[in-house]
Amino acid sequence: MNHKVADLKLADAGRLRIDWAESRMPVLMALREKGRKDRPLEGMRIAGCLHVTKETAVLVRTLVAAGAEVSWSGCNPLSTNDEVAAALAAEGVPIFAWHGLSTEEFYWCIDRTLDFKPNLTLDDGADLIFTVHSRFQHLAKGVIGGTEETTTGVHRLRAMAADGKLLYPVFAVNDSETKWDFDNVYGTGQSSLDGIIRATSVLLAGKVVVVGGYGHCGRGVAMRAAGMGGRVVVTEVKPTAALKAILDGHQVMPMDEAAKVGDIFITATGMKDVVVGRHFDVMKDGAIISNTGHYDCELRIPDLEERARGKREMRPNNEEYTLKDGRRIYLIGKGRLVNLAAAEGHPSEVMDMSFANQYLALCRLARDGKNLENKVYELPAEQDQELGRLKLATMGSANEDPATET
Ligand code: RBV
Repeated sequence: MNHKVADLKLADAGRLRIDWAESRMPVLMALREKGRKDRPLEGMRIAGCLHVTKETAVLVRTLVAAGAEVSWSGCNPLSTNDEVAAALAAEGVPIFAWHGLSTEEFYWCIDRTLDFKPNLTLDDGADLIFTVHSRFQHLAKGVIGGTEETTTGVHRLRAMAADGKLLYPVFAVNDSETKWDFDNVYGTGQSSLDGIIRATSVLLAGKVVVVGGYGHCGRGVAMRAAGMGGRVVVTEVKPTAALKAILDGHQVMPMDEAAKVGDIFITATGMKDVVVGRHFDVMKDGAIISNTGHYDCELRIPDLEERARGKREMRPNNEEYTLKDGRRIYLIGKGRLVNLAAAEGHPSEVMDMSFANQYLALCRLARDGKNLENKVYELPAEQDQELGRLKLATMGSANEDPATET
């Protein structure tokens, strides 16, 4: 068996979703057409561990067109789109992913993607690379290099590199300007609210929206929530980030205060225990809580469970907890990243640039990864400008004014 998905009969529906995403991802599609001729990934065996979405499928098809063999797993138990997974399996991609798998199954899926002894790895959150470094160290010798999609993963890898524990070079795709200044801001901003709205259908206008953390993701969420008429409160421990939030027009206060006034909470810190028991104790009846950070540790859900006298699923991805004093708190997407658990992740247009960076990083590793050290590398700044130019051109707004050229 070279795949395990929820239901192969969903493949036709998945294909439609992927075709739709392709129509919104012109930069990656242009790279695919070039790659089909030049075959820069010939001989590469790429193990990927990244949300199985329609956009990821466009990336997978692009890697295959460029000559790579791939093997895939999801990087979060609730982010796999079963229709897309079925479509990829039907296209012959070894894929091990289904929505709602257990932690044990999650690692089983990652392990399967290592069966073909990859020579490149692609991560979102670093779980695959950690698996190689812990339980499959013997495979590391054969790996030319890896890529990492997200902030949390890059933090984990930089810590590993600092300890001298990294066994092959990794490109921090996240740190490219055409990734984190777009995906993290506009992608997270729109898709997180999309998840909350799909799960609740609430009116944002007039609501107090508490955004935990004012990094790129928090900034995007705050900006879009304000745009929908929400009254944004930011919680932030880093002084300069708190200052930015204030200058962007938001209120800033500690979570201990924000907990009392918030209607909707969205954490985006990358830290654990941002909303905990003492916050649940003072929240308003009807408060909606969610997280958009990579891991589900930002809301301490066991504290909520402990305080609840009852729980029911109101609608998909929306669980009502009734506390002992009668107040109700609504948990969205089990505290897992709300944009992927309760919606479809970032819109295709923004993933177009993120995944163009992924593709180019893998091509770079295939070409000269052997000459790199076991460090975390950034992609060259020229690549950002080139991708920016390409993206502008596909949007019909090529920056052609000679006065703006240097
Ligand atoms: N992300 N992928 C999607 N639609 O495929 N949406 C979000 C998608 C990625 C995003 O790049 C972010 O860095 C990461 O998910 C967090 O796990």
